[in-house]
Amino acid sequence: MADKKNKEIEYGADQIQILEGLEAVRKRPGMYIGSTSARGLHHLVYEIVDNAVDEALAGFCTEIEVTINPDNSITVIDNGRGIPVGINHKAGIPAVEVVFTILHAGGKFGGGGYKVSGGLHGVGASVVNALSDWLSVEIRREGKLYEQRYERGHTCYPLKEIGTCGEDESGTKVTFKPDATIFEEVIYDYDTLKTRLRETAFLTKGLKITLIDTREGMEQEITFHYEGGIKEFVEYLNRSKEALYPTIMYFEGKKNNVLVEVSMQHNDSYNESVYSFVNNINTPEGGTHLVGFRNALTKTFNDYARTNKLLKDSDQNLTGEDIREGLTAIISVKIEDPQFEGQTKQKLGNSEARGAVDSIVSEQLTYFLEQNPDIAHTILDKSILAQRAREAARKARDLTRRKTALEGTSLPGKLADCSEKDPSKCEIYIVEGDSAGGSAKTARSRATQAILPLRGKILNVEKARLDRIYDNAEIKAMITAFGTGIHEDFDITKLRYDKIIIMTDADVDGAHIATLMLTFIYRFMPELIKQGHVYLAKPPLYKLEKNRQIWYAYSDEELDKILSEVGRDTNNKIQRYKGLGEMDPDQLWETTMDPERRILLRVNMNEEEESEVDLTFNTLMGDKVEPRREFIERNAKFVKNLDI
Ligand code: 0R9
Repeated sequence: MADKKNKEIEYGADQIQILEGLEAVRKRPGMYIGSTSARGLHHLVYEIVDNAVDEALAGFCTEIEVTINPDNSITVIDNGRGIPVGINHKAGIPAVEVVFTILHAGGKFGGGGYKVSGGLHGVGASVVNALSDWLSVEIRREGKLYEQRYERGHTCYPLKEIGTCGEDESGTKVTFKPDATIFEEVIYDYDTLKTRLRETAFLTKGLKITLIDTREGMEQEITFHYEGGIKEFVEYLNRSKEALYPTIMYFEGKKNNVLVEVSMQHNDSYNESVYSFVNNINTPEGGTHLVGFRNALTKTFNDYARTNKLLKDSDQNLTGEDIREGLTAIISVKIEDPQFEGQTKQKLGNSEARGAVDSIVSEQLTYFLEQNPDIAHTILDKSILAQRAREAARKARDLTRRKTALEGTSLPGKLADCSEKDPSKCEIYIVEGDSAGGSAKTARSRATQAILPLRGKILNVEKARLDRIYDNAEIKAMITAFGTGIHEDFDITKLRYDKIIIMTDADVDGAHIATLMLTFIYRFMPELIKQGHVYLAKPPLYKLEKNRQIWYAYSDEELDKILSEVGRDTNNKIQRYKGLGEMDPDQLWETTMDPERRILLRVNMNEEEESEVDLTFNTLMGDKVEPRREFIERNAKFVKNLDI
């Protein structure tokens, strides 16, 4: 176990157990960091950064710097107190070595306080060490500079004092190189780290976080520093939307030993964008803190509306959903011993968080509404409209349900369904236009492939309320065909097809239609995307014919490759496809629908980045032109093969 480099350290039973602990991490990394894909790889950075953030939350660190080095190793530097270097008596080694070599040591040895570590994979520095080819730590503390290095979790030599530093200088620097034999690929994505670090900076008011990419040709850096904290987070999330009022509400307080911070502002959209965090960890499944927030909101607004006669006695109460229409909010709680529940351990279970958030928000929101009657009225006007639209939508939905009951399975007329009844074997192609729809109906494999042609552009759901959405024929056709229902009625077990495949022309219009469909699915049935049921078909861009032989190319690069293989000469007949309609059914089958030969792109969504996804859809499909133009300018360089 202890290799030659470790011979200077005397290993007792405890240390042997330590190394066995880290071996377990290497044997089953997925158990500790979720996966060994890009997600797990990036998780290593968050683990180390989170330790530095803990030091900031304790009030000792103001700056964190994260560098992607040319070899895809990562350096994280903080200006905190420096990890303690004294011997830990229980383990018989310096505290810093305990942090990096004992599984789950961080919390136990770090003392009390609110720890970022402890969330979904809040596994600590030792797991990063175990999964790294090598890791080195440098500590500046009390005028001295210390260093230690580990390889695949094994200590290379005892902690060394390698120099001095200024008396007023202190901090920790960790550099690690993820083990290429463990991870699928060791290449860091700047944008993924950027999104997460921006979020961390919003959640830790005043903390300055810099990300630097030093890889050749990719050199860039960005600094996040928000004195306004989550208030600025809401401002950022609403930047591509039209705010209903200028103020961003901010409530904070401490109760039952739970530190609560909430910020919120309504916009004129119809979507709710509420994100909750516990000790800076995103809780996409919510939990007690979110329940407390929702209770407080519903109760306080209804009380205000009744007291101020905005609702008649005979009126029904506004529902939470009515009040949260167009709401962007951040709920951030800090709690000493968070309990995470649910299948994915992303849901807060502590009951004291419910009461704390409920009472702090109720009290401060009541006061805010009394002080700001104009804002109160603006929000309630919108909520009352939402209530009416919801009522109209319910009637439309009941009507559809009644029809279904009378007429049996009333699948949309345009749907050419498949004969197979087992959904896991079925797929549905949503096809742009009647003519391509016709070809697809002829081309398909009738047993397992259903075709739903849609005429023209579907409604932009980003700009429509539920009642209009229920009124739209194309959207109704999709809802009925999928079988799952939408919103609170959504039930994935009723999904009639394992794969929902969006097939549009490879041009600007096609891309727009695909985006409209994705917006609809994302807003009303996000689980379909989260669970990997949604795909984009990729039709070929070119057909090359030479001496009666045919090749299809799906990109310019592929066409180039084929041409260099078959020779570039005058016998080549190259056709650039403008749309699906130009292919006959046989060609459509061969190139885009045959499960053996087609290319499908699965649409996926990282739940950890949900607020970014929300923002992207709103930027692309919402009202504001300027953020959309900026988005397009920023991303134009990534666009390929659009026939503009
Ligand atoms: C660059 C990444 N930074 C870190 O990993 C980091 C951990 C850490 C830390 C403390 C201070 N800065 C840190 N940076 C610290 C110091 C003291 C008490 N608690 C924490 C102190 O000076 O008294 N530590 C995190 C865990 C531990 N230190 C230890 F105490 F368990 F060793």
